[in-house]
Amino acid sequence: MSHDDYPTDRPAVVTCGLPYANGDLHIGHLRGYIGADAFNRALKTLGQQSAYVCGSDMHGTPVAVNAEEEGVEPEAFALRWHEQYEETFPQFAVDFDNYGHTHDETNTETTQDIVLTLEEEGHIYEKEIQVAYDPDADQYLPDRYVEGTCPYCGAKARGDECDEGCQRHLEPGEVEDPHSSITGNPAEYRERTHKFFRVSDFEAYLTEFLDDLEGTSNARNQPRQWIEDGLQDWCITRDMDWGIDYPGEGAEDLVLYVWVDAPIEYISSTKQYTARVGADEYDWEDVWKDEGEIVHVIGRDIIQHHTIFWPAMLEGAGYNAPRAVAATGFITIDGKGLSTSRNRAIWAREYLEEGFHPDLLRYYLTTTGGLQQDVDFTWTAFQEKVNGELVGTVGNFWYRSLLFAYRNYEGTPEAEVSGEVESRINGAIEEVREAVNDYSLRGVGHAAVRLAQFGNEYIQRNEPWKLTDDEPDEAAQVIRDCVQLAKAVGVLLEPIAPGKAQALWEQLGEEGEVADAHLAEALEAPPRHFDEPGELFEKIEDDRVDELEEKLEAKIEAAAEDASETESDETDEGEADDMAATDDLEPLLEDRISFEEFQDLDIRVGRIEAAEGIDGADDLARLEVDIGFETRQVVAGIKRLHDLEELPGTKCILLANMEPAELFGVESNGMILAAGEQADLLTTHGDAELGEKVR
Ligand code: B3M
Ligand code: ZN
Repeated sequence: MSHDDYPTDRPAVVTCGLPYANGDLHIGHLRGYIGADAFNRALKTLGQQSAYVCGSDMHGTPVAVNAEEEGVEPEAFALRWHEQYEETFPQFAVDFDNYGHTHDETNTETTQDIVLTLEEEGHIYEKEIQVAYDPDADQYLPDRYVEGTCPYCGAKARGDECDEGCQRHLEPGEVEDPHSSITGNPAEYRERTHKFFRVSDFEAYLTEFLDDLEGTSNARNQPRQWIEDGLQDWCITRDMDWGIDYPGEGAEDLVLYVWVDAPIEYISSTKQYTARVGADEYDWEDVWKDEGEIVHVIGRDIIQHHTIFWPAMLEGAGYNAPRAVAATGFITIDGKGLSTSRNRAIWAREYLEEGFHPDLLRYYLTTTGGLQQDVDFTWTAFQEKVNGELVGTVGNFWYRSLLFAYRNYEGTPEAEVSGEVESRINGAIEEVREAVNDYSLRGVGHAAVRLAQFGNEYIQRNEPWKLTDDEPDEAAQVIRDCVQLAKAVGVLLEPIAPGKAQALWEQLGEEGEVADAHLAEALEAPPRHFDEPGELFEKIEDDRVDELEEKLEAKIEAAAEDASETESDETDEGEADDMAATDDLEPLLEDRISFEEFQDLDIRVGRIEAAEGIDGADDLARLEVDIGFETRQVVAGIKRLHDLEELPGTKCILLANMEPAELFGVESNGMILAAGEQADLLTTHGDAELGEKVR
């Protein structure tokens, strides 16, 4: 690992948290896989050698419990999902260099080898512990077989994770008030001997490791607290049949805890890639044993596994350390937590069946928020983003440039690119390079879209259609510039929208794959001739969005009805209602910010002076807000939630240093603050004056 800027002269590996092979993939999964794929592609455009590897997570109770419910063996069950994932990922252009699974021979061998090394190095010891047991089911209750209360935050928790609360890993025996998830019985305890990994050996190492770690701030900061609280040793064996057998002495009837063999699949999958392409092309040992760049993209619920247990295992077994851990936020749907059991989800298959191009979702998921922010998905927001940025800015620029070039010059006019355009493209290349080094996919997408925006302004400003007759050289110059800009936008956008970028590449008459192009290609001339272009993006109409929203609501209602039918048989309704109420609130963020960070927000008291709907946007209103010093124009998603005529005169709270954005052609210069789904507008309790700072 190094801290040199990308591209470095060592190979990189990009990984994404392995999906448990236990159910359909949805938009929450896709965010991670698409994000990591885009990052890997972006690294390659910088000229960084990089491989993207992953695999299905076949073991553990997440798979065993679901297989049991279906009455099938876990292996057959997991393999079925594994095969489905192998088919689904390419449909979203998630292009793994190797996609394996944790139950294959490579991973079994690599895992057993690493565990034996840790044992030889003295990092593993045996201890007798009390293990939960269900006498009626006559079985031990590891992990998801037991449910109870988190001892740290009081949320409802599973045996090994506080999945609805503080997201901590829980050790066997830690969960309070444990009940069997098979029969609902209170768990009994039995004494068993288990193997423990002495994580506390690595306290000093991990502290230094975190000082160096790159990626998102949640992944770099949260673990410090856990270290300060004192590192607990980690039970790495389970009383189960399904899993990788413990390789050492004295634990013949135990399997390894799923979180031991799962991350090791990152290594195994890289080994399989090397076995396929040859070590001359890509050597897994350069990455994992030497000093290559290891980048993990994960969900923010598994930070502890990737910043404490995993680097300690790697260090203990003599492997290289990860350079970066980028932990993504969650996805909410219409402002509420994604819930598979409530069918409040957009399933991968469902999205494709609606006929939308995968690049639209890729763009939405990678550029809507920063990597670590939660991203809300609504079909309306999807439409606005697609129509505004992809159709209106990128597609429009590509089509008008190429069509003009084709009609007047049958391709790229013979002229040199102007200095102005060359330096604008160089600027965009630099933005991409910086964004990649900041692990910001949004930055990559924005660099490309802003370049297209520049292109549109450039055509508008130079009006080539007025020049073709009288100033043919000038006209050719402008169009030459536009064709170059169009190509550059394609090269820059490829990591995020590879299918559309490739289509543009072909329209330009370029050979091969835009995915193989480095950023410098953005400045190389496209072929002299190309054919008549077509439009690459299509507007999403309002009635289509209405239909999609209705479908989503209907399926959530249907799931709620199904649930209430079964719940009224099984539980009392009060309990079900309580659960619904807390489930609907977004979980509290564990990640704290400093007072200095808070002070970066310039929040002011304002008064709405005018409010009107924005044509063509169902949800958006244009507001004029007086903040004492000046009156700001702000776009807010409140058109359907408030009576706009009533708003003038209302005091509001405005985030004044929000970066300006353009929505439906209207500039928004600040953000008014509102609570919840109904956008309840924040105001002041007393008579604070306009312009006063909220602190
Ligand atoms: N299979 C899924 C999760 O907890 C789990 C990830 C393993 S990554 C090594 O998100
Ligand atoms: Zn908790």
